[in-house]
Amino acid sequence: MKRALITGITGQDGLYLAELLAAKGYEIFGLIRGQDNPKYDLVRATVPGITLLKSDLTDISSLVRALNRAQPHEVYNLGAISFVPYSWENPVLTTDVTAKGVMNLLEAIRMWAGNDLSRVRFYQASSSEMFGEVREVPQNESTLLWPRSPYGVAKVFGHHLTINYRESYGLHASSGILFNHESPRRGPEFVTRKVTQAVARIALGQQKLLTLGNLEARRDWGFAGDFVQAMWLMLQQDEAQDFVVATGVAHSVRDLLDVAFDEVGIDDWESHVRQDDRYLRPAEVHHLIGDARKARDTLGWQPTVTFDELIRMMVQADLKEQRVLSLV
Ligand code: G4F
Repeated sequence: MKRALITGITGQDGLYLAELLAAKGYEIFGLIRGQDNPKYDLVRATVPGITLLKSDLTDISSLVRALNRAQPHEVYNLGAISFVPYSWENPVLTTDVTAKGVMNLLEAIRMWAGNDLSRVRFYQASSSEMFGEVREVPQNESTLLWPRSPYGVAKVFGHHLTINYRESYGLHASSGILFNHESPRRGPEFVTRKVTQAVARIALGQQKLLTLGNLEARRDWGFAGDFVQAMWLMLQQDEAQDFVVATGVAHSVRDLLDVAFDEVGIDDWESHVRQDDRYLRPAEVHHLIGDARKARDTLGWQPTVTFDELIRMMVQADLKEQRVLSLV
């Protein structure tokens, strides 16, 4: 039986990946932070049989202990401080977790695996935020990185370190440059879920206004359930490499509003939406769109859910959730 260790198990991607690996018969170990993590029960309920180990990306000794316990064949580093605006408020913590955490985990792997690094494969969750002020359109694996936030800078560090450990030590280490990926499990601080949750509440008469930042920003939004497939496929290749994972189609926040409000039968969303400069970022990433040809050709990976289907799925999930919440 293959064993996988996942950091960031409580997040959207951690849950989808754990479900995927469980369906493939893996024994799964998830690293969970803190004394009384409120997501402990959610993870146990979503992935029955998972072993949760107390560990923290900022504490290398806890990582070595977790590796010793799990003896993993595959390590997926999905743990990060991932909300971009937060990274301006807490740049030091973001660097400690999102950048230095990768160093801690890679060094912990070397300490645990000793001379036999071939026993383990490593996946690093890199991000399209690394492209920032984009140097070419669409972005591929060779596009120059120009990050625009402390988060993006931290991800660049983790990305290059992953490549460096592959080149220095021969570790099977792959970096997935994932464009925005969403689902009903997305946190409500991210724009897709913020919109779909508010649209559901507006449709049910529980909320009147939705306040947003930059409506012109464009993103290549895909479905998180599709994207975790690509992570797994990367670790099944003979050769470790880096891959852009994206749908190749970009939409604006306005397009997102069009689809989400349409799903509840509202066409005149302008009267429900306010733009507020409070939500603008010190440096914006205006337009991301990925070229995932390498993932398609090498991994055989393709997205299965369109932007329209994704947003409608999220609105429906939020309607369901809000109806249940209104009964309690
Ligand atoms: O949903 P977002 O907060 O996602 P962002 O910043 O693109 O980052 C996400 O995707 C990255 C992959 O490229 C990940 F690495 C990262 O961890 C995260 O998952 O914002 C998307 C866009 C931005 O341009 C933002 O300015 O939406 C714009 N936006 C407009 N109004 C808003 C809002 N974003 C948020 N969060 N809230 C708003 O009210």
